[in-house]
Amino acid sequence: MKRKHTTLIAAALTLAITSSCSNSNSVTPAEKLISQIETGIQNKVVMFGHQDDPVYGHAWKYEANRSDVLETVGDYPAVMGWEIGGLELGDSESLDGVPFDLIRTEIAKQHARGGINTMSWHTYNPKGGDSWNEEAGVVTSISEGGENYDMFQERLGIVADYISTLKDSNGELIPIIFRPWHEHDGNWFWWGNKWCTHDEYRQLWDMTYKFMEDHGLNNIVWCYMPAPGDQVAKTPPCEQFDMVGFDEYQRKGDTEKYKADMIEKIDMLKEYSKKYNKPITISETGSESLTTENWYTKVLLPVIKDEPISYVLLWRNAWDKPEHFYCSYKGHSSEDDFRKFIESPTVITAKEVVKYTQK
Ligand code: BMA
Repeated sequence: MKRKHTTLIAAALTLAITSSCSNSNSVTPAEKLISQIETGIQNKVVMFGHQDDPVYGHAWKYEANRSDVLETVGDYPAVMGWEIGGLELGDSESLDGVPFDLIRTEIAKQHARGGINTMSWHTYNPKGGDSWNEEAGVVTSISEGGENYDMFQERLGIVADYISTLKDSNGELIPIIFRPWHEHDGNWFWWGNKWCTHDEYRQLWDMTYKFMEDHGLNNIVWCYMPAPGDQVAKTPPCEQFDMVGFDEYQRKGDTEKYKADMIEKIDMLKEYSKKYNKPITISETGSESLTTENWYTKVLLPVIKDEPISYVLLWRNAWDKPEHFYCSYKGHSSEDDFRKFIESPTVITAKEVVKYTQK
């Protein structure tokens, strides 16, 4: 399915919101973005995304206007991912050391260049430690009546306040694809499968969703990560999520397993997409250190190119951990292959987003 140079955006943004469970008549920033993704992107192209792209990269940090992607392919990613873990504690920097003021500035810059922003939240454990400090009972402790309820309401308040400051130059709220409580099908976070019941998970989502709604935030596009089997019971009500996504990484050189898992998860998402009428994303992926030759064009591209995926986001290039990178950078042996991937008719970067999302 070649999409890039075919008919450009027949259906521009319409006032009708296509989500099957929306009953609102006015268009919010979130609804506008969902509509743009549904009518302009999905089934036409896949937006390329990268975590923390313009704030640091392989072996550099906080150098204005730098980006490993820009330096390799000549444009910024269509989607930029931001991590807000630590915000809820009142910290000034994310757990990956990025100042929240800088993230706010970069979100506005990305929006101004026509790109899209998404946020992950590796939420600190309210009982102590970080999000990987997994243990039972934390989810119930922050729900109504729990001993950490008040504390967590305050933490949600800090996050809500921050999201309410994400504005463009006209003072309008910038839409954010928010994907809290991610990877819940595993057990490595305190909200993971082993640590709360399906009902408790749904209540956690419900509380978070309603909190942001009650704070009048109409710029959040909620991205839920479905899981197969009995975990289907965790799915929030249709009106509480707008997109479905999954995270999947290649472990070591195991390309065959990665491809098989990707295909299986994409198929699962397509089922969800059909049932709930929600666009699809691969919200995190990559192969750490890029040790497989031509990984982009031989492994990732074949899996995504004929699928209705709105964006695929590669995880971060840590500035302080030389082996912790997922995206090519100038001088890395995968550079040419990455360029070919980006130049493929399927994949778009920041400059091209507007062409697909507006008339
Ligand atoms: C993980 C790693 C960590 C990072 C965390 C949150 O996958 O990249 O180094 O702190 O994500 O961004």
